[in-house]
Amino acid sequence: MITRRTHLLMLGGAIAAPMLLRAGPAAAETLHEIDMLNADPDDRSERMIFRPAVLEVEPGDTVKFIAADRSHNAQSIDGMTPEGAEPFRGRVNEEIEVTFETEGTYGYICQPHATMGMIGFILVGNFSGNLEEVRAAGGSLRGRDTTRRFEEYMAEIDAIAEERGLA
Ligand SMILES: [Cu+2]
Repeated sequence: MITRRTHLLMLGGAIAAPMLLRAGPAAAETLHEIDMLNADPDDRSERMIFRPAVLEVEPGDTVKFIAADRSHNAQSIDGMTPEGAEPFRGRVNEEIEVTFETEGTYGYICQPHATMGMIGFILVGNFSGNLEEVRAAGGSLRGRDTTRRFEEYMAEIDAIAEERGLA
């Protein structure tokens, strides 16, 4: 009887251990969603938009781009991917999932609406390492709404960096 009880306790321990492990690092494997939209639901005058356009994630997290509206994609902007990380490129209407392992700032755009302001940023971990590179690469962007939103989002990113003591 005693032997059998000990065995059951050990079995219980073996089951409990992985559950505890999962409870801790689970935060580092979150699935985030970004909607690809024809208009911002909060301000319909803001056309062709990613929401949220600036997203903070942890290394190991995955982001899924949702085709909430048609005719959009998400793809990396040249010069806006941290060194050692792979650029990504979804097809139009494709709901890609991208896992971000490398810390840094990732800029991406919707190719069909690249000049209409459809741009976004994913901030991974301590993201400030390539922030100045991303800022410089913004010079290649075209379109009034795109450059306007780029400046707006960069200001938002600078504020986040300052708040988190990364600036
Ligand atoms: Cu688009």
